[in-house]
Amino acid sequence: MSYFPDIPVIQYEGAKSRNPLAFKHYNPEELIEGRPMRDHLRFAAAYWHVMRNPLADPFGGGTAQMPWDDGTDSVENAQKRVRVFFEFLEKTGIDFYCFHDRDVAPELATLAESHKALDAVAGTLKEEQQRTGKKLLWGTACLFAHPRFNQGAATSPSLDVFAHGGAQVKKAISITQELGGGGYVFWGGREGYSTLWNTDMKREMDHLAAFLHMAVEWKKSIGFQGKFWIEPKPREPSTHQYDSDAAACLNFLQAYGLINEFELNIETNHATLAGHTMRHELTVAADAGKLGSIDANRGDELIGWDTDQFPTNIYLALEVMLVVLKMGGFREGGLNFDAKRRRESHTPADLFHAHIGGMDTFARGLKIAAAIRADGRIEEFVKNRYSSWNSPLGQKIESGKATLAELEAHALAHPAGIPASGGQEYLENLVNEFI
Ligand code: XLS
Ligand code: NI
Ligand code: NI
Repeated sequence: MSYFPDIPVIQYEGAKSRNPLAFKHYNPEELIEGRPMRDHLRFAAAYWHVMRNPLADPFGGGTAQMPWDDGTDSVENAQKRVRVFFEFLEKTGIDFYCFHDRDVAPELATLAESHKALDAVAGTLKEEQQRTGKKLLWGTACLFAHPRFNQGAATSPSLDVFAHGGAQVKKAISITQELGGGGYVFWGGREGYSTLWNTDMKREMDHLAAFLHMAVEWKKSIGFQGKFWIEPKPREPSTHQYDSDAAACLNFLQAYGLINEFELNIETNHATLAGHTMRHELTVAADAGKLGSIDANRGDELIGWDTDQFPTNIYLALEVMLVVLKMGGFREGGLNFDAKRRRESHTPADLFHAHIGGMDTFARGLKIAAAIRADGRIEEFVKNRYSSWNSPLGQKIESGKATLAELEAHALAHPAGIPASGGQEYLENLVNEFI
């Protein structure tokens, strides 16, 4: 039985193809820098967007056609969705997926019943993974949708809510382990505040750290081998979110003794909401040795919220892949399409167009990034730009052994001239040679 009877298994047909249901650039086995594309890109589909997003916006209800879904909270309906989803993964050739506990299984009247429903659906997920060879990239718990979480979970003023969040995380980590997930993501949906008039910020941050310490303890006690990833986002739905950007997260982890237990999951649209470029956020994470995984989407330059659009910008994709290649590729992480169709694109076929586009965009980004690296001119330019630091004094400064008196002696003997051109336009032109 097929839920997408009109959609074939998507094949690579090459750049000249005009078939909208084919890859023009994503050729999974093609070697780039000696490694198959699929292993570089490690694409994942987001269960919440593919299966559960009705495509509502602030002014109107959902439009998405989901003929397979009976709209009930039954476990059977949830299990049916799993089968639909895996057919989708098979047809798109996406190797991984990500989920929240409450996307895959219903939230029922009590926590115990919800746990039970999650176990039942996890059984179906496992069966489908075994049948298809698809893998779980990461799991997470939804600690932001239910009204009880309206003032956060780990930073809620209510102890009962905090405890409920902890119970969900405990269960979700265990399910992620059972399904062989490479990682577990903490996105603090409402871990922040709406107004400081009612907020004890210090206490809330302390609680968040205590929550994460308990999660680490649980992870260790069950022997979960996957990674823990924090996903920064500055706001929305909160006015201010504590995990506001990569630097803030790293500082928080450092301050609370958690730095060795966590890496980051960086999302494009969150980077731009934080007033940074995606490349900036990725570079901050990668330079700290903490770039675990990526939520590959994009925002809209004209709309100021997390529009979670599918990535179609080749320039952006090549910047992302340059950082990923430079760090030696993903280990447990990958490129998760945390993206949804526009409300106007409501047919099941649109799901395929959206993902095919995202995959082809990143395939091109990967090929271009590899070509830029092979060419080497940009790298060479950057290296030369810092060449004065290769001097004995430069080395002394970089190893932390120089003094201001030495700088003064140097400055007196070598009056500082104007540095060489930064060459921005020259370099931007070089990049465009490869596109
Ligand atoms: C929302 C986040 C969310 C996380 C998972 O903006 O991107 O989808 O990725 O909780
Ligand atoms: Ni997001
Ligand atoms: Ni995300």
